[in-house]
Amino acid sequence: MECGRRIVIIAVIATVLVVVIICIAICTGIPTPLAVTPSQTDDDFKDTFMERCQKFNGSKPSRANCQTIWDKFQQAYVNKDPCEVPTEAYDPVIAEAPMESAHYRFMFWSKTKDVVHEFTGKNNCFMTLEKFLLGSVLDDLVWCGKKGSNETFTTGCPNGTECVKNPVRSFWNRSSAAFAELAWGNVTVMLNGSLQTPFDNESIFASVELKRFEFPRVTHLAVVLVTQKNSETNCSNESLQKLKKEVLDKGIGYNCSAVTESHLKACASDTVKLSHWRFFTITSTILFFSFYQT
Ligand code: CXR
Repeated sequence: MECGRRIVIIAVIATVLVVVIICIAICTGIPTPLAVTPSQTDDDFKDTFMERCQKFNGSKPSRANCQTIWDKFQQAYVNKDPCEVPTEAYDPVIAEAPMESAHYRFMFWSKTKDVVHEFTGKNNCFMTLEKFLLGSVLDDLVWCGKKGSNETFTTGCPNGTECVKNPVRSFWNRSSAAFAELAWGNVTVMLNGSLQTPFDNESIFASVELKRFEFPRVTHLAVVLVTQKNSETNCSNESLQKLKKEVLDKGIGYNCSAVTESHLKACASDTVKLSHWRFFTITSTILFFSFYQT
């Protein structure tokens, strides 16, 4: 009898202990086999958004602005089917964080993001979309909403093959359109010379950005074809001929030059080691040669 009571007491204490441990684990976010791991990391996503927004260009914009930008941004996709977010949903946030045109050279890319960022990262001569506020805040992030929820999800979001009108794709479509509408003068695009079709009709560059280049706002397009040592694709590639025709038909000038990735990387690392003047000379040389090849 005495032994039976002891077992009951031990069982009760053990149960209470397990419940307490599970409660602590759930409250502190430590995963346990019994705790359901939520797929949303709303707070983490918002923290990243706000942190990047605050850090953008030092202290500008103000905290208040970042909060307004966040509010307008998340209104585009929260509580919506993640396959039914149109590009226009981002109009309010684009209006809240407008991009400003200045005296730099606009740089576009398709399937060359890493090399472009390496090349443009340390200098302000070339401007990419990812150097503007929203582009820099959302670069490499994934997000979506869900009907019936006011949260932001970062896992289980649809990608481009699952549905076209997904929140990430629609955002880049919308902001790329704004970026291309801002572009003027001689613009540059870096395309991937390791691919058989460097100019891909389905890409955002082809379907959104190029469509918004208009003469005389945009006067010239310089294609830099980023190649590897053994790349077979060159500037006479069929897809590039289509690009050339589309550009010339608009009355915009065109030229193409193939540059090896290692050459670009060497230039990029030179920006760190060399003076701005020396870097400017190297960059100008690449661009100068690009005007004399087709
Ligand atoms: O030609 P795309 O490249 O489809 O799009 C690239 C162009 C760039 O010029 C840039 O201005 O569109 C803009 N852009 C981004 N800045 C960007 N950042 C991340 C477009 N897409 C961006 N992403 C993600 O990369 C999006 O999820 C998009 C994918 C497109 O990359 P791709 O190399 O095909 O779906």
